[in-house]
Formats: sequence, structure tokens, C-alpha cells
Amino acid sequence: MTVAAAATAEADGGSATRELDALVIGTGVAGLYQLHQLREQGLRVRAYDAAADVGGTWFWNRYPGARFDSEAYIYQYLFSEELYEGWSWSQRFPDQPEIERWMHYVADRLDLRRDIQFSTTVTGARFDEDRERWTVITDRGETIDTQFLVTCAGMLSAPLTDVFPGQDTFRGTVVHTSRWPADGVHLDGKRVGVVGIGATGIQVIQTIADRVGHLTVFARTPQYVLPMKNPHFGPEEVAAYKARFPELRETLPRTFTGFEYEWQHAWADLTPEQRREHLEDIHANGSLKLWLASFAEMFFDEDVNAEVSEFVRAKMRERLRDDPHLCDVLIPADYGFGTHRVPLETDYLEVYHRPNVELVGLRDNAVSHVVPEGLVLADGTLYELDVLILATGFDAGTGALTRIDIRGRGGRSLTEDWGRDIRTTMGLMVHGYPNLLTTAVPLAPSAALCNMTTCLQQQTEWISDLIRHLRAEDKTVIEPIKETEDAWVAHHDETAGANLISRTSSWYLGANVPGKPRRVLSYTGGLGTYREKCDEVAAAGYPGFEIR
Ligand code: NA7
Repeated sequence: MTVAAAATAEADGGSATRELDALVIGTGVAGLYQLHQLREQGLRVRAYDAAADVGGTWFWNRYPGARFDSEAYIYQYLFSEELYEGWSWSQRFPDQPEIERWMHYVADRLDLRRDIQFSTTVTGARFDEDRERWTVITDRGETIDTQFLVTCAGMLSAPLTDVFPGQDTFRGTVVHTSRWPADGVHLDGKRVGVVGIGATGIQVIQTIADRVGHLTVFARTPQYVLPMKNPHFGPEEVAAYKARFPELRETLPRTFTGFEYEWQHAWADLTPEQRREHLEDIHANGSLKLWLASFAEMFFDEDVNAEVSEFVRAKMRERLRDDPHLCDVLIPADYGFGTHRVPLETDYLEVYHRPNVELVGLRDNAVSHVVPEGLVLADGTLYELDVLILATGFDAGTGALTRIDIRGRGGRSLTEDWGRDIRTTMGLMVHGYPNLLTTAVPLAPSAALCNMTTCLQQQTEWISDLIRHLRAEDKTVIEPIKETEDAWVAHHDETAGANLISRTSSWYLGANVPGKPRRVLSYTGGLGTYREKCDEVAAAGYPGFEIR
């Protein structure tokens, strides 16, 4: 059916092509706000989500122990004091059910649901060069004709679920953490295996250890961890953080990582004793501050990094009671602290002292395959299990979009393009894909290294301003020219190359997905700088972008 015929069919009440000014993919933190902003501009806009309700990450990740590593009072929308005031958090780092309730509150307060279609996966999108519009299709067989395609699909929403051969032969339950069923998985008294000790695995392990019969943790790369301090918030604490709204709204968007803290001291300005004292203070803070705001030099200077790494290792060794096996498997020795995601935890290391918990190191003996009875390692050892939990991570940054068949000018495929080389213009657009506007994709801070609400607000606001500008100028199409993208990629790579993050193999570089082109996914120049650069482009009328 042609687009015109489809429009007629719609008028007749039959199968239809819906016409929009903007289609938003996703209704998590970014998608909800993007929908709100574009609707406020008077656009015909509609959001689509594969999930049955709003929340994005916080819809999908309902595994036991899922919670914030960002303080609740900064993981917030800052555009409306009324919205901020209307919700009170019960804890500094609340858990998934509370976060999901907050996202429902946002959707209800802003009356967003009437423009959202749930349980619908966008499967393809093609830019029609004659009409200069996108044709989008969904798994429900719908076709949508839209001027702008705005992706708010999340940076960690393409789970790596098919990890081991034979998974489908397993007699028990196998579940990826981000596909945890809403009605739960029966774990009490069971023999449970967890593969993965990233931020997710850690939260699961520390939460279920005392419920299960026997827990086997399969750990490959050791992981630095920091203890979380998670006090409950009563009326006084809530009033205190709410009073900070004007300050937070002013400062957060200009910080390096979108968190409320910034570096206070230069390494060289302190004596060894003062450095130690400072690290101890920050460690006691029980947040990500030790990672994101102890010493900036930690990210650039190997000697400084080595000292901070040793500080964290010593803390871990002590809690592991210097047990040689536990220390060997759990404490990193060959990469520096902070050079990939640092998780917060609560009594996680202590879990390994429990009699019902067994730690299996995979570095020299990888998982081979799954059989009906359980998991088999390379040396043939079988671990019999009732439940196998895969905390095996995501195809980060790109996966959410490369799993959609997105075709730009000349029928070029984003999946193929990013399969060769991951490139974007400021993480907001891609050369060759006019009117495709992206959030939480590579080459912006929101691809990993940021408090997501802060970063995603900035990106969705930039996109809204861009669309407002085009409409005011009576223009309909925008695309970054190749040279603009080349320059951004070069700047990104230069910035990343100076950072020790670029030397640690992790999902921050796409290293966890076989065949994925390597590039530091996140822009490492800091959110404040990134924001300035984005604002400069907008203020100058989008030089380096072809507009017509
Ligand atoms: P991560 O951080 O990617 O962690 C995945 C874990 O799974 C990690 O320990 C991996 O070990 C392990 N893994 C993955 N594949 C395998 C195989 N084949 N064998 C053994 N172990 C494996 O994902 P998370 O979900 O924990 O966290 C992602 C982000 O979500 C997190 O940073 C927060 O921002 C929220 P490896 O390190 O590859 O050796």
C-alpha cells in the first residue's frame, strides 16, 4: 500500500498509515520528557514502547535488588519544580519498585499516556528521500509516516540473552536480569547460579544469597566495588533535599558527570596523608563520589590511578578477610579503578563468607555450555542448578538501534554502518540519516558516563530546540554534513585517548560484544563541556548541518 492509500484507509477506519510530526521510540526517562516537550510545541507526536508500560530501564530491570546508584534526589527531572516537589523519596538510593512508581507518577502528572502506544516494537524505519519523511513500521503491522524520528531507546536496553550454547535445553529456569518476569522467579531454597558480577550481578547476588538454598556465582573479570550508604528519608530529609531544588537545577547540568559532586582537590596539592584522609572521607560517603569526584588525575595519570586503585583493593581485601581464593577472583589486579563502571553494593563481599555461597572463577576455566542439569565449564565440571540467572549485560549504546532496521539516505543501514564503525555527530544525529535524532547513543556523555537524567534532559532539550528552530525557519530537513561528523569523531577520540578508560577492556568500549567495533562509547570531555559545545552549535544556527 502506498502512503497516500494508507492515509485514505485510515480515514475509512481500515488499516492505516498514521501521520505524525515526530515519533519517539521509548518511554523511559528520555522518551517521557521528549514526548512532553514536543507536545508542548504543538507537534503531532506519539511515543511507542515495546514494554507494557512506561519506565524504560525501570520497567525492564525488575530483578531482585535492582536500585539506583545515583542519589534519588538528583535522578530527577529539573524542568519543573512542581513535578520535583510532588514526589518524595523514601531512601537515598531507592529500589526498582519505587523508581517505577515515580515514573508512573511523571507520566500521570504530565498526562502522557494518551500519546503512548505500549507493547509495540518499532521494527524498521526508512527515510523516503522523495518525501523527506520517515516511514516507520511496528511489529503490529502498523505503518507510521513521520517527519522526525527521535530515538529514546536507552543505552542499556539490548540485553545479551543468548550467551551459552544449550541454554534452551536447561530443565530449570534461565532468565536474564533485564527480562525478569513481573511475577518473579521462584528462588527460595533453590540451587541458583548467577553468571556475571557487573553492577547488576552484584545487586542480585547480595539480595538473594540468604533466600536461596545454594548460590553459585560464576565470575570472570574481577570488579572494583564501593559500599553504599543508603539511609531512609523521613519528612525532614525530604524537606531538606527539596529545598535544594534551585541549587541542583543550576549546578547539576554543568558538572562533569551530572552528579552533585565535583573534584575538590588536585592530587599534587595534597600530601600523601591528606590524600589518604580525603579518600577515606569520600569512601565513607557511601556513594559514587570516590569514582566520579575524588581526584580527576585518576583518569589520566597511571601513578595516581595505581594509588587510588590500591586504596580500594585494600578495602576489599579486608572485607574478604584476605581469603586467597576470594581475593584472587574478586579483586582486580590488571586494570585501574574507575576505568569502567564502578558499582555500589551493600554487604556484597560478605556474601562470599556464607556457607551456602560458592564462588567459581572463570578466568582460566570458562563456561562451555548449558545442559539440562546445569552449567558446564571448559574442564567438564558440571554445576547442577535449578535456576540460571544471566547478569551478562547489554549491547550498550548501539544495540537498541541496531536491532531495528533503520535505513537512511540511499537505503544505507544503521546496523551495517555501526557494524563497521560507530560514529555520530555529538551523539545527537548521524550523517546519512536526515531528521533522525538520537539520545543515549555513543559519542555523548549519556552513552555511559553520566547521571542519566541530567544527560538525557540536556539531549532531549537540544532536540526540542532544534525542531523549534526548523519550524520557525520554515525548514523541514536537517542532517549533519560529513565533515561535521568527522570533526566530532576526531574530537571524541582524542579526548577518549587521553583517558585511562580507553585502555580497559569493558562494555565502555564495546568489548563485551563479539565483533563490535571498538570505540570508547561515552564522550569523556565532561557533561558541562559537552553541553557548551551543543549550545554553541544551536546558538550559531547549526553550522555544519545541512538544513532545507
Ligand atoms: P556488565 O557490567 O556488562 O556485566 C556483565 C557481567 O557478565 C560481567 O561480569 C561479565 O564478565 C559477565 N559475562 C558476560 N558474558 C559472560 C560469559 N560469556 N561468561 C562469563 N561471564 C560473562 O552488565 P551489568 O548488567 O552488570 O551492568 C551494566 C550496566 O547496567 C551497569 O554498568 C550499570 O550502569 C547498569 P566480563 O566482565 O565480561 O568478564
